[in-house]
Amino acid sequence: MVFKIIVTGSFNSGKTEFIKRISEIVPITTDKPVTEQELKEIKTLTTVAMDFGRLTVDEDITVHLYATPGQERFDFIYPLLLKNALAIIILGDITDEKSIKDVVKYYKKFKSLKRLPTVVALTKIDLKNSVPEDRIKEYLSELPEDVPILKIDATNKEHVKRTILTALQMLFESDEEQEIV
Ligand SMILES: Nc1nc2c(ncn2[C@@H]2O[C@H](COP(=O)(O)OP(=O)(O)OP(=O)(O)O)[C@@H](O)[C@H]2O)c(=O)[nH]1
Ligand SMILES: [Mg+2]
Repeated sequence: MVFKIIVTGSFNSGKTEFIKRISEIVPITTDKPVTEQELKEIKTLTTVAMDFGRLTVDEDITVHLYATPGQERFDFIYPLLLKNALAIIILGDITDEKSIKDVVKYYKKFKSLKRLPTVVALTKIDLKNSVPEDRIKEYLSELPEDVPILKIDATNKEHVKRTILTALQMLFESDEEQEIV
């Protein structure tokens, strides 16, 4: 069975990196030069449509990963990407307060479009300038308790895989609950 999972999160949170790192096919990316001056100072390329990658977990499970663009002017693509999606992974850059706050914004936005099992992963834990833990807790306090919050290095394949397996696990658990009901 193919599981479609969406990877979202703010500009520069590591979505493209996440997919590049895990995909067993050459990932399809749509990165183009950043046009806004203030964002250009952060990095030169940005995703304008989506990234796509594929991961075979075992003989029964294949994951198709789609990452959203990080800039708000591309929001129109979300409903298209969500079609047939089964879970959401929201990334936040642990070194960037706004990116962490945006995790809640993305959570609400996607919940309003479609209710899906959601996992949060804070990226860049390998860097030194993490936002202090108490502030992270405060910024993410609006998330429901059943949303796992992982801390990962998105350039590390094992970390990326662990995040995807957590999303699959949530998905299987939510299916079981529905069967009981
Ligand atoms: N050290 C480190 N670098 C990371 C990590 N995640 C992402 N990066 C780097 O951070 C930069 C931004 O990552 P991208 O994957 O382009 O971010 P994005 O979320 O796709 O950005 P947009 O598509 O513009 O929204 C790149 O240079 C990545 O290599 C991480 O966990 N650790
Ligand atoms: Mg990108």
